[in-house]
Amino acid sequence: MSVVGFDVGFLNCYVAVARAGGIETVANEYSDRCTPACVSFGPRNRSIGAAAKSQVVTNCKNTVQGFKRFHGRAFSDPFVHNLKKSLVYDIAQMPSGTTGIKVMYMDEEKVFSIEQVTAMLLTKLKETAETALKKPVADCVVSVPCYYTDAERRSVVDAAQIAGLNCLRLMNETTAVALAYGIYKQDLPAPEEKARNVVFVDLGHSGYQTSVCAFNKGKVKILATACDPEMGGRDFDELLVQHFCVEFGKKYKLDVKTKPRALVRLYQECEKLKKLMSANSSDIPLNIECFMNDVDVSAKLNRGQFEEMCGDLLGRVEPPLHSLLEQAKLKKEDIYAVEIVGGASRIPAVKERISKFFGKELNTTLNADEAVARGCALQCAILSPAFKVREFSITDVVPYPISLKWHSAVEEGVSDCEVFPKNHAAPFSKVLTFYRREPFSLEAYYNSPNELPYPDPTIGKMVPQASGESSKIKVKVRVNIHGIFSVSSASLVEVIKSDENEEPMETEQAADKEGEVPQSHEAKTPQENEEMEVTCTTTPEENKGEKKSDQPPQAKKPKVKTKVLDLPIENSPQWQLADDMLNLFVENEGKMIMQDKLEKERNDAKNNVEEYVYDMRDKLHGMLEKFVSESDRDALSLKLEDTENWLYEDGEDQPKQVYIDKLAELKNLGQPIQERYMEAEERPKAFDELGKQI
Ligand code: ATP
Ligand code: K
Ligand code: MG
Repeated sequence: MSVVGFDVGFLNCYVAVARAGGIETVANEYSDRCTPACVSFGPRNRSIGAAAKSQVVTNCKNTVQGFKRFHGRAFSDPFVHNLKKSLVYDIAQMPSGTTGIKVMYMDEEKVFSIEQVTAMLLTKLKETAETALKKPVADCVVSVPCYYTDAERRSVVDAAQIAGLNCLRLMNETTAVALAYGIYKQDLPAPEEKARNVVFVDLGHSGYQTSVCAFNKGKVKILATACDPEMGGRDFDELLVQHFCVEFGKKYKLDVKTKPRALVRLYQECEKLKKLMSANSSDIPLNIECFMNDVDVSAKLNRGQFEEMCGDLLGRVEPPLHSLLEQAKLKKEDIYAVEIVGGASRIPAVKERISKFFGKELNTTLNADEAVARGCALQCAILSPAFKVREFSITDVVPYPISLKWHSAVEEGVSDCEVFPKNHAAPFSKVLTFYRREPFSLEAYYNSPNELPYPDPTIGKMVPQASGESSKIKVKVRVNIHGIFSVSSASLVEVIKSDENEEPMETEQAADKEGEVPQSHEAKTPQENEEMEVTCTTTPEENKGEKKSDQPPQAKKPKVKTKVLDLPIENSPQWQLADDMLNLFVENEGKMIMQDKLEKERNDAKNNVEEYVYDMRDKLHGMLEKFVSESDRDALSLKLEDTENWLYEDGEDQPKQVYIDKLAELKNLGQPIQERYMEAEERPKAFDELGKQI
């Protein structure tokens, strides 16, 4: 049982774990708590994280970054098409129609699905957690942007599975931040008091997310979210890059865009420049040596000029904030605090805009980089039976309204109904009743395509397998803990014996698996008549708030016996990996992990030889000099020199065993000398010990 939270960012990833001392963000093998979202493919292995990032320039065609937003996207999606232009690596269509990444790996051209690539990154993050916890990791919580659609979420769940993780929850990034904020607060209003409303703003590298949350002691309810999925730190970088491309074109007659390597370097330098401008308002130089065509370039910029360039972008800070208040029906005065996180929230002009909008100072009590990962680890701790954490309940929201569509049994045509309006509480289940004699298809879709970051609002088709007699079929639809929509069960309700002629009305008794308490709150959609009843089940907190008078009078239970038969459902969600594909990817990830491990061992064996050569050469002319005859020393020296040359020639690329044998051969000669030295060292010490004892 592990308690781990992963913030899988567009640019930066963080890992937080729960240990006896509390929640802790842990460092990777480079002692860095930030792991770049980067995977690099080579002729013998993959490099992931920091090791991959260092190859962005040297191995640019096979080093992939910025892939977070390909999840759940068709290759034919105009969004993907647009991005393609700015990528240094190639993308390709997967057989299923989704987006894949084309690289050279092990000297072969390979196309990896986006789920596989994210799984590779997760493999690395998992290893970081395992090293910190000194045990295998499976249970975890993984972050996703709160604007992620069903398709994107399913794709990330698949990625976690490929990496051998058991993802207990896909957590909205802003919600993770809200949890990290609220769980330690001792002064939250009591449950019956007016809630404390806090706004959270996360400006990352690719996206801008905001939420407004209502806190009471022991709980948080997300009231609304508003986002601009196309605004983040990278858009500021982009403006800088475009600016310098023009400047270098004029000044040095360089067409930067024709050289991917130069372009990648320019992006790196512009990001650095942008960060420096956050701390300093005077002129800041940008110098790149041997930029392209052997030309060194230099330029400078200051914050004022930068802000002028970013006018349009900065204008996009306010609209989501406005939308938040409108959706939650709150005024600026109702907001207790505004907490900002995400790397790009450090840009002074961004902070100014947010602060001006709310008319208050911003709070930075949370760690801007680590809050998401910490919130995820906290959520994992809450979900883990093995860990004791303060009670804290989280009610999230459905980001886009979801409707169901089906063919009417009575009339020709299609009926539809919005089952989850925008900002409906989540996770949540509803039971719908249909009268059917044949399998029927339910199609779920997002009913307000304008709000979606997608051209295709389809969520998926589900076919409850009704058969035979006209019967009452109860279908349970739910938005689950990951924010994923599905038909979770369908059952046939057969009336066996009834004293009355009337169709009995039943109260829902099926308790939801997630522990939601069923509630007899019947909501009939007028146009559907008997076609559909909706029975809602709500979370316990919501029950308390519900006015009793809203509930229909409890009908006396008619004396009937009913038999409930579970019906199989054919779920065919959009873009989810088929089982056989998923299994294949799991297997392949295992093979690649093994290959990386073998390659690492081979490299380590090679390094051991190299290290021994350098170490012995120094010592033979130093501390070991007195313990070796001149002829033995010359022989060994010669051997060391030969080995060094060999390492750069024939020995550069050998199997692991060859290096192990080589080292053994050298040690055969070196060991006796070292032993003589040790003996001589130990002897006087032994006398000392003896002296002390006497
Ligand atoms: P996303 O949330 O979109 O998935 P992410 O989580 O990887 O992306 P963050 O790590 O929150 O993104 O932020 C990275 C961005 O923040 C980069 O664009 C980086 O340049 C920017 N950034 C970091 N520090 C500063 C700073 N001091 N000034 C300006 N920008 C900064
Ligand atoms: K991050
Ligand atoms: Mg982020």
